[in-house]
Amino acid sequence: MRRLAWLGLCAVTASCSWSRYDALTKDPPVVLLERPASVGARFGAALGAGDGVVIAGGQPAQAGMALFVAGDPPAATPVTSTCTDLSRCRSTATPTHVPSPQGRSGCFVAGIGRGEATLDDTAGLVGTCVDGGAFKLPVPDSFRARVIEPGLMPFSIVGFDGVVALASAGNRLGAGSPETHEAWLYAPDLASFSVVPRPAYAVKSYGMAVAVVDGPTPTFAVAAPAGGLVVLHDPVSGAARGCIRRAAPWGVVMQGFTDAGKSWLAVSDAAGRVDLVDLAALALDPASCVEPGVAARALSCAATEDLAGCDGAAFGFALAHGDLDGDGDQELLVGAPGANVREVPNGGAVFVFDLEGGDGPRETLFLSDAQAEDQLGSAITAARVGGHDVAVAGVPGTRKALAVFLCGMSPGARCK
Ligand SMILES: [Ca+2]
Repeated sequence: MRRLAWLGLCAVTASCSWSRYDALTKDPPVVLLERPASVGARFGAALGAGDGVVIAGGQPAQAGMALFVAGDPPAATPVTSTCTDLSRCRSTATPTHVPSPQGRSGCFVAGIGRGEATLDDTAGLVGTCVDGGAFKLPVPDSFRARVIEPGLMPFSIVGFDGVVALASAGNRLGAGSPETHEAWLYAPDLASFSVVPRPAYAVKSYGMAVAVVDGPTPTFAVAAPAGGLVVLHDPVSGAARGCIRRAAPWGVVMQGFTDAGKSWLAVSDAAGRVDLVDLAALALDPASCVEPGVAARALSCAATEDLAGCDGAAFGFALAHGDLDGDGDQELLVGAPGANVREVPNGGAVFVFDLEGGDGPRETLFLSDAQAEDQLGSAITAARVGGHDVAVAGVPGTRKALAVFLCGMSPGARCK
């Protein structure tokens, strides 16, 4: 059974599943990457991608981030690892692609601390490139003094993302910390940063999630989920243009991207509520927070013959975007690690949505042989392979492996 035939079958039957590939040993549509020895528990709980490289770590605030070269098939072993010395680096939940320091490519911020022994002893954001080169970025004094240097490295006081949130787009890198209630943007050369002014209405948990959006409505979004708030900053001046709100804890996870000439922001409460916001369509008030109104479209978990348990699915626990079918338009990927897969509890799934139209997901990704507590979709990213993106989903619960969906809607030799 090849992919196009499978798609045709999907159109006329109620269910689609990966089980049709179960017997395939050649060119399987899903590849599992085993946990490298350099990465600790819950491998796949932290994911990022860029420049054809995937970075994967485990539970935040421990040691170990591995960099894999994306490909078809993906390389089974990491090309390099970073943040491997716990005394000098703790991993972040949001490893983030950054513009190339010194003209290199495949570079990521992977953790916080003093960094590799070859670097100086000042604490900051710790980064690495696929060529193994290490670098470090400065951080605000308050964050360094309160979070990094005391050696506290609190596992996660707020509970979800650890102590620092990161996001990038184009040549902009943004960071936030709920521990110090602040957020900052780096200059394109990453050598300096500016803390953005926090509005008086956003206090507790401000900085827990951030998103950087390019396009016609460039935005640095900083969430304060305890208040259900997302503050939208001008990324050049840093000033707050306004704020959108929903019922708390909205803003636990965010993802920004551009598509079809628009700037989009996806916002989740990590527990079933996901909104896709057209940033140009918002009617903002500079002085207060407003409901996003018609600028937002709610996306929902949808049970299928294979997937159930939407109420406890943690729909929105992770968000990513990518062009999975190679048509030039982005799709939004929504993780639901608590979804039940064919009555297997918390096997986990990724729902793929088109940006325009249609209430339900266009595709669902899961493992046909899911095991209980796999929690696939706890973290997701998309990596460019050939003419399209492949979905990469963490399976941190039980498999100690990373699932690469080489056929997430994409045509090609493997997926016909
Ligand atoms: Ca597409």
